[in-house]
Amino acid sequence: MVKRNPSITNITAGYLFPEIARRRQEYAASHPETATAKGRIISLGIGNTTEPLTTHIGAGMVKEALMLGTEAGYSGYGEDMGLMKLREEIAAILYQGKVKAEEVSISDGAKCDIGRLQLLFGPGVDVAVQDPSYPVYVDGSVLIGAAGGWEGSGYKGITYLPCTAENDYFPDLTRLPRNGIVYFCSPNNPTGAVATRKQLSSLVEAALQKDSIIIYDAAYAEFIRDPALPKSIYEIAEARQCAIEVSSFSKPAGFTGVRLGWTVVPLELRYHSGESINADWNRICTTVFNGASNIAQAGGLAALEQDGLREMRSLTNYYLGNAKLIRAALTHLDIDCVGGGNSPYIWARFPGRDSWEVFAEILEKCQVVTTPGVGFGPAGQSFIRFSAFGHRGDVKEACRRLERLKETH
Ligand code: PGU
Repeated sequence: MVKRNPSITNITAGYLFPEIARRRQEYAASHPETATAKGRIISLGIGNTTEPLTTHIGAGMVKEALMLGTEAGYSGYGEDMGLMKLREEIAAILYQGKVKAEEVSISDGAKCDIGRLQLLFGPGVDVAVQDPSYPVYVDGSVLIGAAGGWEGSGYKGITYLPCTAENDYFPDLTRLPRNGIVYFCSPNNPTGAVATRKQLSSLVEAALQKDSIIIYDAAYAEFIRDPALPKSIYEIAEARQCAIEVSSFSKPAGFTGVRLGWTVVPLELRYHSGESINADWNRICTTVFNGASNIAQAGGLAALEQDGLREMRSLTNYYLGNAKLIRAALTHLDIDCVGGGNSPYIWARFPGRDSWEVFAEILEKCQVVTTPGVGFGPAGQSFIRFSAFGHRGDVKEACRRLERLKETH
């Protein structure tokens, strides 16, 4: 028989979020009261949007769908790297011209692009990640063979860069790999920490010194409210020589199910050997991806019109309002927490406890699903991530139920 890809063998556990869903189901199956309105489980676990599509953005997609039903408006496969009009609008509106339309490619979401980007560098590449961070950076790297298996609390080929309260959630840059890849997510999932301009400048400088490439994940950029904080790595001019940026309409426009994102690969970005990374990115995308849905892209265009931008602002404000409530509830319980001000996640500390154990306790006592911090890396042990994606009523009810933690905490 065919041999299993050894890189798959290296992945030790299932992906974080299906594992959480499995534990939720297991709990629900043995607790019939969860089927009642009063006992129902509320999810503050996976960061999945809950509010309906907004009027203008939704109408943009409806219009496109109807057009597809006409001879004049029908379109099949689209332009290779996405609708040029959308690439232009992203470059002009979201990057104020700091990147060129040809450098923006349209995708079916940031996660999918992260997976495809990993093909650029292949097995054997040294990888560094913020610890904690979105698990796809590590798991995806292991899948392409970039990490040589599990060792102690992490994979051999991955450098975990702790980002904790002690270092202001910003890593020790002297540990960046040479000729490697550094994943950097800001606002960070799960801590909610946003790198300052000064911190990003030092990251870019360190990457240039080490001839490494930063894969910058800006999926939560639209949640930044502090005007002093950078929304893109390209706010640091030199980043054009060392950084790729992935981003998404998932969270700001409620497109987690619609699926639309983008990636910026600057034209001047080169491998050690001098070849263009942008050219290879085009080669990969045209080979293993056939473009984002035309209906989703119409939604993206609508999102970048004045009405759409206003709608995204109010949608992100809504989730930030939830974050404020969750943070207040945790603070009231004397639970140490950060995040939520410029991001939809709150990172709460339960000293000396095991993350999965706290996850189970919150599920059992409050019927609230959360995400165990250790799922984001070894430095996440003893932490819980609370997601602010939820209906306001559910979030309020979850906050009330969290009071039940008082007895033991
Ligand atoms: N990047 C970051 C940092 C994310 O947190 C997420 C979603 C994505 C990318 C995915 O974006 P798409 O454009 O929708 O592909 N993180 C969520 C959902 C879980 C998951 O597996 O993607 C979370 O709860 O962390």
